[in-house]
Amino acid sequence: MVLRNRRVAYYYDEDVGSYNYGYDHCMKPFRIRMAHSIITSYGLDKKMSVIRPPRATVQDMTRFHTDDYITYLQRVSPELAEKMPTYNERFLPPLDCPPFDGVYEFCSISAGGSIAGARRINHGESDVVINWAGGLHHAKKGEASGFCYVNDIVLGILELLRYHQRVVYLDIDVHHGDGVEEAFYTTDRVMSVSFHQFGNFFPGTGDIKDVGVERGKYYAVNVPLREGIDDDTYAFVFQRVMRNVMESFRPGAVFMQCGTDSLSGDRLGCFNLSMKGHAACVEFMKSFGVPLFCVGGGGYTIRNVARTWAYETSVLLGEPVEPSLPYNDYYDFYGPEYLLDVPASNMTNMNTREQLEQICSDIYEHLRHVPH
Ligand code: V1P
Ligand code: CA
Ligand code: ZN
Repeated sequence: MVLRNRRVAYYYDEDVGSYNYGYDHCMKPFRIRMAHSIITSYGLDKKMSVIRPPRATVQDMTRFHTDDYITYLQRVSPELAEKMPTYNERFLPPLDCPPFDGVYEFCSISAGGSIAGARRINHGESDVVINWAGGLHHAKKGEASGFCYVNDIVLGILELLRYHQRVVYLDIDVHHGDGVEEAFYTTDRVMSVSFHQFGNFFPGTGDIKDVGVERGKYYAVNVPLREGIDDDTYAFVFQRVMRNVMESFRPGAVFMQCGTDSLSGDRLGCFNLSMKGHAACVEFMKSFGVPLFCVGGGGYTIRNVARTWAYETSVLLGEPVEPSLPYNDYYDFYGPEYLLDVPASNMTNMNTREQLEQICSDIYEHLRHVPH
């Protein structure tokens, strides 16, 4: 019997794939069910603790969000939103965050996994936790933003802070992790690090000069990148920055947002990472031996999202899997190759070695202010 991987906990609720932002919306919770189907087809579910998360309550969510906003989310429906358009405007940006059927339950599943997973790390029950339904990094205290309504990450990190003096938040989604950065911008207990596409790109924040304020000064790290970054170039900057962050800050836990819109061929993002290049970041963070919580996030070419999160589950388990995809519920999505792979393309990399070296040296300079 294999016991060593029981310390990996995987949070999954089989209802999550049924929530629908709308036919024309690019955020598809169904991709989480697709990833789960690949995971089970490889038998990886037998090698970890699979847990259905308890749903987050209003009380859980209002540890970060305002009462007004959560009360609104609980009540809103497509019909009510149509009757009260101005009420709606206060909390939900149009088009990006529609008041879809079951939006509150969807948030309670996503946030429930991130809170319960953090408690599992706090109690030393797992060294690695996975919640692919989490990672909704844009949600603000009193409003939704960029497909994100409840910030499961902030709630998870608040839980980790009950037991850990210092937590690293790391975000490899192609978008800036603005909601999380903002929540911890004034504290030296959370170092927030986001790698993102920058320059005429949503949400527009995440300049390298944004380093935090007050006690939090130098505890926010932003890595602004241009289109077309490839595996080697990304690894170059990622490993330098993260080695320095881990050595300077010495966190008790790492909370990692693994948005897959940084993959090549994403519908929204314009990076050129392969599945292996994306997963190399997860593997690198695992190598520090610090408790690691991995959540999902963006990812809009859903066959590639599912492949990558399934592969990253195998990486976190340390259980290699065959490159040919086993038969699974959504097998047709993966043709014509039926492979567990997302290749990079031949797109131009707009990031030069000089720019990236400059980014690394600016960040080294900021991190020199962090007491060891
Ligand atoms: O650009 C915007 C808004 C609309 N303008 C007023 C600004 N929104 C983006 C939001 C992207 C959210 C990414 C979320 C995540 O980081 C985490 C889950 O991945 C946007 C875009 C775009 N191309 O940037 N919204 C949409 N596209 C969109 C597309 C189809 C339907 C609805 C929204
Ligand atoms: Ca990011
Ligand atoms: Zn994103």
